[in-house]
Amino acid sequence: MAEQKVHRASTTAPVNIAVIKYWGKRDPSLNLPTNSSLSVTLSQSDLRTHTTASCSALFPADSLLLNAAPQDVSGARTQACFRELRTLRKQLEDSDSSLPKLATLPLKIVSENNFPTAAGLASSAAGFAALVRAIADLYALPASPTELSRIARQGSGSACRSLFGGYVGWATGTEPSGSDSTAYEVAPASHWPSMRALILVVSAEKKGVSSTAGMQTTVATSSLFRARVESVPSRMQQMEAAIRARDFGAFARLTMRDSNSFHATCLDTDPPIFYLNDVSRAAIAAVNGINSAAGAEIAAYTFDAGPNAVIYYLAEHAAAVAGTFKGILGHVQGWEGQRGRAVEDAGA
Ligand code: 2P0
Repeated sequence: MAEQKVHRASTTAPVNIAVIKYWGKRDPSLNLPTNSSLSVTLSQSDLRTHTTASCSALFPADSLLLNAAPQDVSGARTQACFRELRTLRKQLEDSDSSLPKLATLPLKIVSENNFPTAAGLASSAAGFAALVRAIADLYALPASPTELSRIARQGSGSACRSLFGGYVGWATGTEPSGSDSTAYEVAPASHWPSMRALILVVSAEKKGVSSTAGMQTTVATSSLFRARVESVPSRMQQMEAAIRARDFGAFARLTMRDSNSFHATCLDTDPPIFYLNDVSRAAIAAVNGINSAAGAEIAAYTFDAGPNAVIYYLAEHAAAVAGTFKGILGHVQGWEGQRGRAVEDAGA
């Protein structure tokens, strides 16, 4: 019988690292943000999640394995992604009776990260982006990256940006339904091929305060947060202009200021949230030293919800930037990668 078959599709999704940070939700159930954000998607060859989605009447129930460990799929976020994708598949099946009936079959999702999970390295971003695209491929959905980004956002906000390669914005949107809170391409990776990202894994430990919990405590308690939200729209415009003009100095200044602004609101949260540690602060001092010696911003640091540093620089400054870090932080494991090509394997 046809429905005894196992249908399967695999994909990978890369990590994205925000240069204008998402922090705060105006609607926690739909993951609608309080401000727009902008990120750089790393190349597929660097930090990524590989996911295989399969469905079959032989499976007892929906299941998800992450790095070989069973995960709970009953949470609202995973359920929202499954529900939206099944609805789209059902519409296809209703319009073409020759299609196999997959929408009602149990799903089995198997994911592997090639980097530490939940250590402030955007694991949920790559994870939900890969989950959504793997199921969309399994269901042969004709959905655009924009539509998939709307679904992935409901799994984890930052995941919507990993559906695109290169320089990616995520609009706050104004619709209460979230229909216009999607990711969009600011520029493809090929627009600025000399961009590099050095990732310093200061700690591979799971972070102490989750982003989801931390950001809503910030929204509820921080007065600095309101000033941050007001400053983001003009910073977004300036960042998009800096990327279009390939102006690394402006890109670097905006990136560092936004990271500092985000971590300031974390410290202003009650109780305070500390994501940076002494090694993080040493990385900031090293970037400042590199830029002072160069007489220009040739390196930019940014930190997410954890102590790990991401340093952006251009290929022509690899010796001055990556070389310096390798020298002074020899004990820190780092991933150096060419920030990448667009996510071209969406249907692979
Ligand atoms: C970002 N972060 O823009 C910011 C910077 C962390 C610091 O997006 O609750 O895991 O799943 O929507 O997406 C982390 O938040 O939070 C994040 P949920 P998510 O990359």
